[in-house]
Amino acid sequence: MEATIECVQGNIASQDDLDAVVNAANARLMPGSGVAGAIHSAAGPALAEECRPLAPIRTGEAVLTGGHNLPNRYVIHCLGPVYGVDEPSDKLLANCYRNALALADQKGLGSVGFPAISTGVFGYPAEAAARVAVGTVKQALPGLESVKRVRFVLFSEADLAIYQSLCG
Ligand code: AR6
Repeated sequence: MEATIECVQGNIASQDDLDAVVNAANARLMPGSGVAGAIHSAAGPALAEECRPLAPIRTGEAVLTGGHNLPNRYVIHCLGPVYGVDEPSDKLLANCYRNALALADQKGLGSVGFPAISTGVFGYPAEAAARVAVGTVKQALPGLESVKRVRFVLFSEADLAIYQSLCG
């Protein structure tokens, strides 16, 4: 089966038809603002409990937990680079997408949703981050066994337009 890439505008914590969603985490894997806030508040406090022994994680690393009260079976937590601080930022951001997909594939998952990692609090410019995200996913997908559907979930209409132009 051919793998597909979808782009939607929405909330990463409300994607009820995906096996896993990716969290734009902090190193301590604790609740934060933005994506991490939305995921932890939808999942409930048991997610932070499960995360505690897995922290801290390194920039570009991905770790997997259960989804708890989220509609998804799993959450894959990635620590993106802080733009202008963690270098080389493009390689570190690509590692997030590659490592998250590799974890999903090892678990035999079919579908994964990604937010625009690093483009909020961490300050990565939206278009440059989108090029890394879409390029890395397009490169990785053909080599995966089980992951057949990747969805980019963008908060703003402007971000959705960037991803649509790169995915089309
Ligand atoms: N669903 C989808 N996208 C969202 C959502 C949502 N519910 N909320 C925000 N975005 P950010 P980062 C967009 O800041 O830059 C946290 O506090 C947002 O508009 O969540 O990797 C953590 O604890 C932006 O485009 O992640 C870390 O400390 C993108 O998602 C730090 O912030 C990412 O924004 C991580 O910063």
